[in-house]
Amino acid sequence: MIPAAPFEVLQHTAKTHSSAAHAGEYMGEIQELLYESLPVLERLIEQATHGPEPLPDAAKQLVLAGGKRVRPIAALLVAKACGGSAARAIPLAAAVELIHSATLLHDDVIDEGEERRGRPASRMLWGNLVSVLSGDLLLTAALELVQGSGVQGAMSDTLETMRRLIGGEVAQLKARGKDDLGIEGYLEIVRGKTASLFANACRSGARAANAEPALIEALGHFGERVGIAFQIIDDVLDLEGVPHEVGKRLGHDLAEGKTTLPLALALEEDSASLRPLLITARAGDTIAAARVSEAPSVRRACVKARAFAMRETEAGLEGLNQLHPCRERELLAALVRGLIERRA
Ligand code: GRG
Repeated sequence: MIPAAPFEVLQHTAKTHSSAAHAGEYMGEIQELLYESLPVLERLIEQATHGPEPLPDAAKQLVLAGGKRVRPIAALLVAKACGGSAARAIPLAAAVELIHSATLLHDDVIDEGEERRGRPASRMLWGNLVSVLSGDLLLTAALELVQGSGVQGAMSDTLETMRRLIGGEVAQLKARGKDDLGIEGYLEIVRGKTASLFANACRSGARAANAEPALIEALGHFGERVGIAFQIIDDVLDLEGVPHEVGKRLGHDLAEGKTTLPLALALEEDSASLRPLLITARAGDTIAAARVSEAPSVRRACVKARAFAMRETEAGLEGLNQLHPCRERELLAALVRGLIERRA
């Protein structure tokens, strides 16, 4: 049985993106292509939650709540596109999702997040200490899977990726409340906290297929640029959601003092009227937060940020084009376009 939740999320994502002529169809095809691998992937993810009570409950609260599974799906498709079997890439694909899950558990503690994947964050039910330890549990399971995979270069790649993730998060903490971060400062954070794991997922798929070093690097480039684009869209959605979907998204980035790309671009254009509003919003004023997100300069900045994300995606697709033409390559391209064009 293929688990429904991740695909429902992705199929919804595909249906909500405007330009795909065959919205949602490619997800069905990806599901068919990976029909043997995906149940095994889910089993490995579930097994990773086994540990001393109450850690499994806290870990399952997150990992069994769905999530799009974008990173492991990318790893499996890349493995097949490189001429390998998806089966050999499954442990690495699971490890990528587990590392992602661990970062979410830790991140919700750092940012005092209350909701994740439409459910209460683990920390809201089990507290911060259990949430951190359940993240550690998943991280340990991820490293075991990488070690057990026997794939050359995978362990050192994973360790380096974890360093980059931590570096990105630290850079973000240092930048809290800074309005003068600029585009380069923002990109430095995003390369660490998000792009690094997308790049690792794609390299992992290529490594599992014993691809040549140049191809591994090209696919890492694809993952890196698409990861940047993915984070930009995540940030745009956080801002766009404030007035329209109160209760679902409440401008978390604003409240946490994060200067994201759309905000950095808006500040470049209209710092005088935006800065005072931003200060009030950061102090927890939700009306000010709604006014920030509705400001014309912010609306224009969101459009510019989406265009920026699209350019990153196109630059990433050049790396993907180093692969021989095949259906998996086309599906990878469709998947990332769908994610970047999503509106919810
Ligand atoms: C545990 C190695 C380690 C590092 C800790 C906390 C931390 C350092 C890093 C945080 C990184 C972070 C939370 C980045 C955000 C990435 C992001 C865009 C998350 C949302 O990803 P989706 O949309 O989520 O794929 P789903 O729920 O679909 O899986």
